[in-house]
Amino acid sequence: MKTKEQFLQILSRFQQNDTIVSVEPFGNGHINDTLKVCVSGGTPKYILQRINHHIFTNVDMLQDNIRIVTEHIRKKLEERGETDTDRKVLTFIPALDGRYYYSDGESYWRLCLFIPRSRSYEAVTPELSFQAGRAFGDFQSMLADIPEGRLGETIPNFHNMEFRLSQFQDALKANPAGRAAEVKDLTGEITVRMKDMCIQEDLHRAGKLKKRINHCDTKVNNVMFDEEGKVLCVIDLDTVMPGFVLSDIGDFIRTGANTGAEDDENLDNVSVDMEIFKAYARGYMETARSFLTPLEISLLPYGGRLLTYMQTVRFLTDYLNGDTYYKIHHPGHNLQRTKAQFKLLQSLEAHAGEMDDFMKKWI
Ligand code: ADP
Ligand code: GN1
Ligand code: MG
Repeated sequence: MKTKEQFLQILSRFQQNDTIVSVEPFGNGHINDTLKVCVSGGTPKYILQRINHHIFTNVDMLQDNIRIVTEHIRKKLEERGETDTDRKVLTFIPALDGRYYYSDGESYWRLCLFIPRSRSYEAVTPELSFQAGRAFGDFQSMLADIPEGRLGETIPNFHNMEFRLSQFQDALKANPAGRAAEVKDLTGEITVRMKDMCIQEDLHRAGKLKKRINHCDTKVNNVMFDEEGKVLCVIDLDTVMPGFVLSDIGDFIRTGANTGAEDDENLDNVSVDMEIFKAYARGYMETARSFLTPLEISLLPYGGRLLTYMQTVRFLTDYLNGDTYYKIHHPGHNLQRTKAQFKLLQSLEAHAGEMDDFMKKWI
């Protein structure tokens, strides 16, 4: 952790002249470090983030994508006549050299405005879920006219299931932490589902599924709500990139429609909350229906299973690799996360028919 003086030094490299009174850790993401910056009177004014450049290796591409996306959304909001746009899209502050990040030689930093009178949630109600569904569908629809090739893949093959499985198999084979034997049962569960979970890549090769720009991290805590529970905006834009459409319903079901925690120690807590799923689907269909194909709509419940399976595979891969990717809070954390995600997957499988039935009215 840096000293206040060091943070002030970093902040002085951005185009701002505020009197900073405090810089404190904020949020609980697994990848970047987020800090809340307060100015005189203790008012939060900025969010300072240290970009994890080991994961986002092309920081220029990353910040370019984010600039394109936020400018595009701001334009759309203005065209719609929306007011209060600084709370409805993130505003990044350029560094002194005009770039949207500053490198101190060791780390990469970016600065954006703190959204006043906003909050995120770790757990949602059906109403918040409905609002989030609308917000993510709207986000995808606002970005639908960005020309192909304009945004880069900030993490290549990020939600490509075939790629994630090949990383898993490499980790199993290399077994660098000597943990492969211990996870034999989970490996078996992953293996039997492999073929079934690569439908999107197959359909894409067959020309039946196109790529779209997705958020790719549609966690509940990446939606900012106002004091009345209305959505302000979608944040955490590092992974906005072209990919397969199921990402943006799938990851919400995985995180929002779980009665337990992502890493719940007590697996009895973990199951799918059908009310949250239904509310999200209703909200999402309100804003995304106009661009989704019937095939995509029919696959939306599968998206929940797919993203939960993908996260099971990714946590287990990191466990096998000796915990090199996700921040962990205790030894065995990635294994605990894997087990909780797998339990959620089983619950989603048990409810697949019910979820498919619910979607029928839109197909
Ligand atoms: P991470 O990649 O670590 O998840 P996020 O960008 O999602 O980082 O930020 C973590 C948390 O910080 C969010 O869940 C949200 O509560 C809060 N946050 C992030 N950006 C802002 C902002 N501009 N204004 C207010 N709160 C924010
Ligand atoms: C990471 O930054 P955060 O915690 O929202 C990860 C997501 C995973 C998630 C699992 C760049 O997201 O893909 O779904 O952890 N982000 C990256 O909790 O790998
Ligand atoms: Mg986040």
